[in-house]
Amino acid sequence: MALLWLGQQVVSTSNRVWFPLSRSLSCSSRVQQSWTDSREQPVESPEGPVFSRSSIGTFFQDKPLLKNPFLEDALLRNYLRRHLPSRDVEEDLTKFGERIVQEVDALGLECEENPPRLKHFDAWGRRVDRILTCPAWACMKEISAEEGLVAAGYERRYGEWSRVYQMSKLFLYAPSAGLYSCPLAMTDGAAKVIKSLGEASSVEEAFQRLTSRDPKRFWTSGQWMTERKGGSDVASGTETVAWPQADGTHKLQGFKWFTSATDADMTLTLARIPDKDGRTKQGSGGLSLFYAEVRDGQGNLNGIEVQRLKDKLGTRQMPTAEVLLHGLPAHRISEEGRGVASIANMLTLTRIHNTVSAVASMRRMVQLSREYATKRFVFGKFLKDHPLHVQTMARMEVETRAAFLLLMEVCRLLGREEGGVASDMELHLLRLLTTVAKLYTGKQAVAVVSEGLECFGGQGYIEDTGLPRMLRDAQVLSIWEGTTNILALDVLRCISKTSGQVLDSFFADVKMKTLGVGADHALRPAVGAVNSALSTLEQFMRSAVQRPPAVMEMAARDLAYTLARVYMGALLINHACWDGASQADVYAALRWCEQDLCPVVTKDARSNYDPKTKAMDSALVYEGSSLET
Ligand code: UCC
Repeated sequence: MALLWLGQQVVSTSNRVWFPLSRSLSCSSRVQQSWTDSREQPVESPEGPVFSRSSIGTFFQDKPLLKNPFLEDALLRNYLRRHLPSRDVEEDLTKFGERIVQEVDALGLECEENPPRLKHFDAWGRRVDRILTCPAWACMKEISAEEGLVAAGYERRYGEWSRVYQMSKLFLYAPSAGLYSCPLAMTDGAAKVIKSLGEASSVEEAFQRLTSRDPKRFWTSGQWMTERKGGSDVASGTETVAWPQADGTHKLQGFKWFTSATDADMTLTLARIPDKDGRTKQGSGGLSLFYAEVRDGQGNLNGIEVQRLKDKLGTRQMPTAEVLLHGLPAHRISEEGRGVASIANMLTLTRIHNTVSAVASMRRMVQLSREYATKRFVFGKFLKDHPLHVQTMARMEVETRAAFLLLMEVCRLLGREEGGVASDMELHLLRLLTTVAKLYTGKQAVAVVSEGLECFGGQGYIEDTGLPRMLRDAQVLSIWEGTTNILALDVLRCISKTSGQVLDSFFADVKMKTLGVGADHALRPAVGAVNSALSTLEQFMRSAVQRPPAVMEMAARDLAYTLARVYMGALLINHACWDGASQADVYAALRWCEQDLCPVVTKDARSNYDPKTKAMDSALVYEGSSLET
């Protein structure tokens, strides 16, 4: 492997960068240097192909090009034109879109190619547990601060639309971010939790850092919830103990099994406080929420050992570690026993960020696929002229549009909640739709990104196109921050906790969003489909009250999918009714509403939730198995 000197950096010809760059270089100049590659130089002489090339042919397929993702996104631009018509916002997003093309995307690739490493010992045998990340990862932190990717949500420059603005920016950033979107999600979540404690909080300084635009002050946060017993049933899986100290602080002893972005500056985590006999209370009521700084003033880990880094399917750009806590100094920031309820604010934010990443990955895949279709020539014409290929891309586009409008609606509701102007109905919708959006878009992202890989044929399966990474990274979106089934159960939780009020708000809002479509409007079939799904769903939910809870548990996933599809249909119709809407908006709404919008009723009619079904499902799954069931 040849090594090239490029400025102050050593780059191998396989583009792996191993030596740190001078801190005085700007992130953009580093990228230009690190990605200069001799293989990009023209190889043909003015007279035609050089001799050595004739034996391998002269055709080389042009690669898909990333163009300014903001300028290329008609729906995002129209959505903002409709709801947040600010010249500042448009200019900022245009400029940021350009920065993504010119700088961020290459940094993201560099993070993928230089995954983090764990150095356990120094040369003299001392345990150091240093997580080594590439320079591009550090650049991502600087860029995140400079661009206000967390700060924008708290500065509230655009009032109740501030979250829409912030998340639009993250939406452009996420597919190029080399997974820096993950620490930002947790950072935003931690800031939200700390803000909810009030100004006088003992950790106010941390809030200032998490929301800073100054790269030197900016901090990121972790969210350490998962232990060896698992990350779903946090209430019974958490064994970490918080030993009270004389000064009112605590020291944490425990083992956290998945800590993402472990290079963060601080973390929020759950632990149990023992009584004077050293006994802890089990279950949810025994958990409290703690704030901890990961390193001391010298940069050494604070009572933490990093056991190992995880070997993951995707998200390889980001360090995820198993960590042993052996006396991590921590401050309790929730009431005792209110840990889960207190971290729920964080979960709301990380689930919204998850939705941002899911929809953004779909949007990016559609943008690359359609660009490639204009330059890939097969069977006598470009891909863009093959109707079947265009139909496939159109279906991806419909999924992306529906998901995008749901994402933006959740961001709009969050902004209204934080601005103190949300009605009760909007608060209910925020609670319900955050969960629904996360679970549904996580699944859509895997399907759309996978479909998108096919748009590049065999090249979609080749690592150094950068495309397979998108599928690997999409797969995590339905797993972390609550798997699909856990979130489906969360839908039931919030319905029951509000005695059905979240559903009343849902029904009322869907009706409102589809009002005003005239009888002869082209959207009529879509409105008819949504109304019909809504009334069958209402009947199902009325009857559900009389059925055993086990029925609703079996129906939970289909119910959540129904809520997602109906609401997305209503949003597409509503957007297509807007004065500035295009024919494509109307067409997207019609296509979306052709599918089964109410799978929970369809499946119920086919006895999917009958008590005897559980035994049959089990017999089907375990047929021929030696396992006891
Ligand atoms: O941490 C992980 C990886 C970090 C990586 C971060 C990536 C960020 C994304 C990036 C995008 C690019 S993975 C760990 C993932 N684990 C989870 O997400 C947890 C999944 N499990 C659940 O959500 C469960 O449903 C639990 C833990 C919430 C269940 O706990 P409990 O204690 O059994 O549930 P309870 O008793 O029903 O709820 C306790 C309280 C209740 O409030 P009170 O006590 O006032 O009645 C609930 O209403 O918590 C409240 N609560 C909620 N409130 C529960 N869930 C919610 C919610 N979603 N929103 C509001």
